[in-house]
Amino acid sequence: MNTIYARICGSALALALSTSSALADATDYRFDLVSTDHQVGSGAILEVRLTDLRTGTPVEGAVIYATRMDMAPDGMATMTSPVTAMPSDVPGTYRFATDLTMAGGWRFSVAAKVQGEPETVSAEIELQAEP
Ligand SMILES: [Cu+2]
Repeated sequence: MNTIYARICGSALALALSTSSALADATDYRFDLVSTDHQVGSGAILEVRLTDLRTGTPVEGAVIYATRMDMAPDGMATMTSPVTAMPSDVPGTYRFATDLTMAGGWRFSVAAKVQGEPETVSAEIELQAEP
């Protein structure tokens, strides 16, 4: 099981609260971290699942266009690491490779375009790099 550190970006929630529309919006989607083993080192794999909360189904074919890894959870927001999208065999699951160059708390910022959803879906996911 994924215990953890995943949380949804507060700004996305605030944006949704400011709208009164009953239409689908970005809060109908959630990113969850599904990879659990994050060791310090190069080539670490992050795996996230994108779910449509209205149906509980995985969202395929989202275009991930912004990703950032930094150590903001440990007070090092300027310490970043490149993120590379990787192929995934599992529908609704998106994989990325990054270099966890230091043990401690990392933040993975991700934004996506979902088919039929005008709003950007974004999340900030925290994880621990184990020594
Ligand atoms: Cu650091």
